[in-house]
Parts: sequence; structure tokens; C-alpha cells
Amino acid sequence: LDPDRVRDAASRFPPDADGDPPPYGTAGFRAQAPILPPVLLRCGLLAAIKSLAAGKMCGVMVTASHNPEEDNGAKLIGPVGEMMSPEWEDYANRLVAAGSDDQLAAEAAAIWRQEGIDSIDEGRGGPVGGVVVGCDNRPSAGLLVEAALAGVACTGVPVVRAGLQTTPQLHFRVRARNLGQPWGEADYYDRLAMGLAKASRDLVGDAVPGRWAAVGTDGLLLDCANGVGAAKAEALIARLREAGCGWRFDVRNVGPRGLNDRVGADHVEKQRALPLGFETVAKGARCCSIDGDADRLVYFAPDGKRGLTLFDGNKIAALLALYIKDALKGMPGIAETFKVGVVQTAYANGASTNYLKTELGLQPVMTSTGVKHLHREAASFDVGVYFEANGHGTVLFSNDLIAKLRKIEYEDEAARDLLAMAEVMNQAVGDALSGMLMVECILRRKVWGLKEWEDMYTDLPSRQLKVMVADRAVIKTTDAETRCIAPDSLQQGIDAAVARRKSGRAFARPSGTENVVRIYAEAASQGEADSLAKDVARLVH
Ligand code: 16G
Ligand code: ZN
Repeated sequence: LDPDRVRDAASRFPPDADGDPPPYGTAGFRAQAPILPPVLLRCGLLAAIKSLAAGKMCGVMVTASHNPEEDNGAKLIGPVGEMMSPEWEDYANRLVAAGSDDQLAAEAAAIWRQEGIDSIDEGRGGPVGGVVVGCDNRPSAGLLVEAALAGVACTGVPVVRAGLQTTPQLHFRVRARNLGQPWGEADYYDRLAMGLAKASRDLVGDAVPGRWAAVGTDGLLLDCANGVGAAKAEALIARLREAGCGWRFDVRNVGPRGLNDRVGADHVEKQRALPLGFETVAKGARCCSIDGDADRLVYFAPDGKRGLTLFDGNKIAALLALYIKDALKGMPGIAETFKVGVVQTAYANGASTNYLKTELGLQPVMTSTGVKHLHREAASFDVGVYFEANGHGTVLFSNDLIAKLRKIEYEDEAARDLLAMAEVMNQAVGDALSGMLMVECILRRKVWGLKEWEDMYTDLPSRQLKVMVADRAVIKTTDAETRCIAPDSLQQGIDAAVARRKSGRAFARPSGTENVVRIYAEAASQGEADSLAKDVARLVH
């Protein structure tokens, strides 16, 4: 690593003199865009080192997901399309904390040595790697992409500009490239369209299959949060049409103004409010929202009183898990050898956990909040479904299982269904467009309207609150964020408050993305859930 080149690149994107650099949060760096150029430079630099260490392509996605338009950020993508491991998050923090150009050059050199890059390269006969940089449609993207590219280039690692991408598209691209599979954007649409044709058993040919029309369901209204997912959803739908799919999609909130402003999956899930532009949509219409970078998906139906019925990540997970369980019934004798699992967080509504246990015979695994935690657990199963309530999730299939299914696909319909699902569902990360196609497919296959989906289980009354605090780090949790171990008497207080309610459950945890403490409470009645949440909020204050 040439320290002069690092210093030169860094001098073009100097850090703000005052103000601390942002920390690596749950999903990467996120802050107001003006302070981010030096952070993106450092992300590019780190991704380049990672790509050299792995001898594979890595990625940097410039996005702040569902955050306001003025914010931006970076998500770092490892060689199998995964989020960076905790060790590399530490490296990222070290580089971002390095204020001066000299400090940065020294830190980068230290990481370079720690990872033994020079000797790896000699062993391979020269550097192998590359970094692909993509972005969402925020106005600040241009400069931040340049900063990331400069960070990569100063290491000598080749850079690729992917331009506008959804976060899951960039994860897909990195993963597919490194696996030697077709990786371009057109390949992404092809895979989804072809997978859907197989998964729906050619139901795609019908605009509205006759039997399905009888449950009163029609096309899907899609709220794109005015984000990058809008153009990508349109491209996907065009590809579906080419493949003969007659399903109706009505794409709304296509931008470019108003990103995440009272629209999108986060708004719908957190505020339980209709997105802008859906005020006059008919009661009961099938709608879904994605977030600003299209890695979250929730479904909803207007209730005719300006409110809505929500189908959150847990409801989506339940539908997917049921579909998988049903498919497995079609392969007796073999299915028992497959490990099927569902991963949730403690913030999943207790009714969903209960449904998975009692109706599907699954024992959900609980992890801390954040995709990287859920993803890791899900990858330990042959078929691993994971979802957060906010709509981030996917279904992972092990290589071993895929190989077994391939052997029997010609004679076994259920095996073909599962293979098709593995094509539709993004294997790198949660993907709103993938998830949407799969949900649409399952509803049609089951001849289900929203009513049938809703009736799978009824959410227990719950309340989420966020509490502003001076320092959220004083709250420390354990057991997948279900118990507080600091400050001292907090957990005792929560336990006592919970004990006063029928079927009560409550947790508090520091947010990984904002300086707040999040509280979740559940109880037999809405009044009790509300008052339990308030009690816990008072304890946290
Ligand atoms: C990030 C995470 C999401 C998590 C959320 C929690 C990724 C890709 N995204 O958006 O999984 O649910 O943070 O934020 O990991 P909070 O701690 O502020 O509630
Ligand atoms: Zn997102």
C-alpha cells in the first residue's frame, strides 16, 4: 500500500474539523450527507483491502435506506454478498476515526499488514479483487460515489461503477460474480422472472386466474417510497411482461422528489399510516410498500377509515414458512432430513411466534436486531426463513439442499417448487422485489385473498415507543435483547411492570441507528400494552 496515494486521495475529501465521525451502526454508516465524503473514501479503501484479502469482489452501497433524503450512508458488502463481519466493522471504525491524512495512511497500512495482504498477493502471483460501487437516488450520491471510488483506486484495486441500484441488487451482483454466475442487472431480472414462472407453475400466463378472481383480489398497488426501487420495479415488471406474465401491478410514488417522506415501508410499519398517494385507494385493496433502497417489504390494505391492516415482516415470514412446510409435505421420506428454521427478533409479535410453533411445528430462533444477526442464524439451516417486523428478510437455501433437490427435480414437483423459490428469493440479503413476487405467487397458488392471509393469526395488542435519552449506551442487553443488564435495577423494574399485566412481555434496547432507546410492549389488551410501554419508558428515563 502506497501511503502517498492514500494521503493524496484523502486530501481530496477532508473530514469536517468539528464534530465526531459517525460510528458504524447496525447496517453501516449513516449521517447527514455533508459530513460523509471522508467516510465513503474510507469505506472504499476498506472494501478494497477486504477484496484483496478474499481475492474476490466486494461492494459499497451508498444509501441511507429509509432515512430522510438529506441523510446518506454506506453499506459494505463482503465477498459472498454478505454484510461485513464484526471484525471488519471494527476496521471500518478505525479508519473513519483516523482524522488526518497521515493517521489514515498509518491505520490503513496497519490493517493491510494485519491481514497479510502482501504475502497473500505474492502467493497468488499478484493482486486479485475489485470493488463495485452502487447508489440509491439521493441528490448527495454523486459526490459520495466519487469519494468511495477514490478510496478504492488509491489501493490499485480495480473499481466498477454500478450506478443506481437497489441494495439487494448490489448484494446479488457481488455474490453472483464471485460464484461465477450471471451477475448483471438484466441477469437479476431474468432470474426473478424465470424463477417466478416456475414457482407459480405457469400461473403467470393468467392476468387473474379464474378461481382467484372469486376471492375478490386483483392487481397489486406498489408504493416505492420515491426511491431507487421505483425504476427497478418497473424494469422488473417489464421483464415479467416479456416472459408472458399478465399480473397487474400499479407502481406509485416513483420519485424523484419526496424520498421516504410519509411514504415507504418504514412509514407504513411504524406509523401504521397510509403512504401519501394512497388516500383514495379502495378499502381492502392489496397494497405493498418498499423502503428507500428496496430491502424492506410490508403489505397493507386500506381499512376505509384512513387506517390500514398491516401485513408486516412476521406475517410475510409466516406465509413463506407455511408454503415451505406444505411443499415439504409433498416429499415424504426426504423432507424429514431437511433442517427448516425460522429466525425472528424478540420484537416479533408473540402471536407470530406462537403460530410458527403450534401450527407449523417450528421452533423460531431469536437473535438481536439487525439483518446480519438474523442472516447468520438462517444460514445454519437447509431452509432458513428470516424476517424482522419491519419487513427485512428472505429465505436461504443451503448448497447441500440445492444439490439434493437438483437430483430429484425431474420426478418431484415439490423439489421443483423449492428450487424455484430459491431462484426468486435473493440469497444474499432481504430483497423487497423478490419478496413481493414470492408473496404474489403464494397467494395465487393458494387462491388466497388478504382475508385468508390475515386470518393465519391475529397479532397480540402491542405498542412500540422510542425514548430520547442523553446516552443510549447506558442500556446494555443480553439474550438477544430480551433482558437488560445495565443500568442496574432496570430489568427488575421491567419484570415487575410485566407481571402486573395479563400475557405481558416488554423489552428495551438501544437503537442501532438513532440516539434513542426502543421499547416494545405486548399484553392481552391494547390498553394494557400501552400502559406497559409507558411504564417501561418511565423506567428508562
Ligand atoms: C437497520 C437494519 C435493520 C434493523 C434496524 C434497526 C440492516 C440492513 N438494517 O435498518 O435490520 O431492524 O437497523 O434499527 O441491518 P433500530 O436499532 O434503530 O431500531
Ligand atoms: Zn433499507
